[in-house]
Amino acid sequence: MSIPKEKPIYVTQPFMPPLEDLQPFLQEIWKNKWLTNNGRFHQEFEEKLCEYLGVKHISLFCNGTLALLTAFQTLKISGEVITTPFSFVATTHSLWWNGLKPVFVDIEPEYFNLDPDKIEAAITSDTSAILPVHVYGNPCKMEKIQRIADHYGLKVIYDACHAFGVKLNGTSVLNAGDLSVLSFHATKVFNTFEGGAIVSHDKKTKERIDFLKNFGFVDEVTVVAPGINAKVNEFQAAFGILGLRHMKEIIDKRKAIAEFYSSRLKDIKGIRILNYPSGADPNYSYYPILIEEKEFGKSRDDVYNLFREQNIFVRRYFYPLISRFPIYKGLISSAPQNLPVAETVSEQVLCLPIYPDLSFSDVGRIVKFLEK
Ligand code: T4K
Repeated sequence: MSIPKEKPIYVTQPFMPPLEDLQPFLQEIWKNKWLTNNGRFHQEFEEKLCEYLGVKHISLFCNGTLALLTAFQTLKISGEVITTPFSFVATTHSLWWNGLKPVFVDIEPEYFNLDPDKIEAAITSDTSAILPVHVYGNPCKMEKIQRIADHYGLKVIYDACHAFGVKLNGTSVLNAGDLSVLSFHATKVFNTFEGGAIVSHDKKTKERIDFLKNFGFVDEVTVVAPGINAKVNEFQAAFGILGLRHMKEIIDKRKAIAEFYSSRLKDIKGIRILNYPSGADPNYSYYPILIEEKEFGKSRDDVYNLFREQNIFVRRYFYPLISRFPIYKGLISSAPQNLPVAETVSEQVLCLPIYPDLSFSDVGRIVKFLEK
C-alpha cells in the first residue's frame, strides 16, 4: 500500500473572492454586452485603484510585461538603461523588446535592490534611464536614485511589480520616479488573473500611455504612435474591483504568516531573514530567506530539493540571475565579478510559501522542517 502524499503547498496561491460576489458584475457585463475597450468597469477600476494606492493616474494593462514595454515607449527612451540582474526576467526583456541595451549594476546587501552607490560608475553618454525594481516589495533607495537621475538628466522607471500598496513614510512608492509599473498576475498580492498597470503623474502622460496600449489611436481616424494592444477586459476589471474590497484581509493574513516565520527562523544558524526598511508599510508579497551552507549544514539547493520531496514547492526567486541567461550573458556588465552581491544572494535565496489561504499548521510544518 502506498502512503498518501501530503497535499502540495505552493510558494503562492491567488486570493479568490467569494464566487457569488462576482454574479452581479457578470450580470451587468452580460446585459451591457460591452466586453473590453475602456468599458464601465475598466473606468471604475482605474478610479478605485488610484484611491486605494494613493496615486494620481493609472493606466490598466493586460500584464506587467506589456506595461513595462510601453513605459519605455511612453518616454521615448533610447540607448542604455541601468538595471538590476536580481529580478524576474521580464524586467530586462522589456528593454530588449525596445532595442535598449541593459547595463547591469550590482544590488545592495540589505534589501537586494539596485545599489545607488554603484550607479554612477555605470553611466555613459548613451545612458538615458534607470530601471530599478522594488524586489519583494521592499522600497528601493528612491531619494538617492532620483538625485543621480536629476544630476545626469536620466529618467527613472520603477518596476514595481512586487510593490502593490507598499508605502514609505506614509507615501506610496509608486509616486517615485517618472513611471512605475505594476503586475496583477495570479501569483501577486493583488491579482486580476493576468494584469498590470502604469502609474503616471500627469494627465498628458496618462493619455499617451492610453493611446499606446490601444494601437496608438486617439480617435477613429487618428493614430499618433505605433501602439500595441495591451488592453484589459471588463471581466478582469470587475474581478479587480472585487479584489480591492479584500485587501485589508489579504495583507493581514500575509503579515501574520511573515511574523510567524520571522519569530521562528530568526535564531536558526545559517538562515538569514530579511527585515523591512524603517518607515515602510510592506505588503508581505514574498518571504525570502538566505541559506548559508557552511553554517546551516545544507546548501540552498539541498533544502529546495528536500522540500520538494515533501510536496512543498518553495522557489528560488531569483536564480539564475538575469545576467546569467544566454541572451544577456555576453554583456560586459553581466560579468560575475561586476555583480558579487547579486551572485551570492542568487545562490542562497529561497522564497517560502506565503498566501492568505496558507494554514498555520502548514506554516508550522515548513518551519519545523527547517529547524530539523
Ligand atoms: N517584473 C517583475 C519584478 C516580476 O516579478 C514580474 C512577474 C514581471 C515584471 C512581469 O509581470 P507579468 O507580465 O507576469 O504580469 C511567476 C509569474 O508568472 C510572474 O508574473 C512573476 N513575476 C514571477 C515572479 O512569478 P513563475 O514561472 O514562477 O510562475 P508559476 O506558474 O510557476 O507559479 C508559481 C506558483 O504559483 C505555482 O507553483 C503555483 C501557484 N499558482 C500559479 C498560477 C499561475 C497558482 O496557485 N495559481 C495560478 O494560477 O512566474
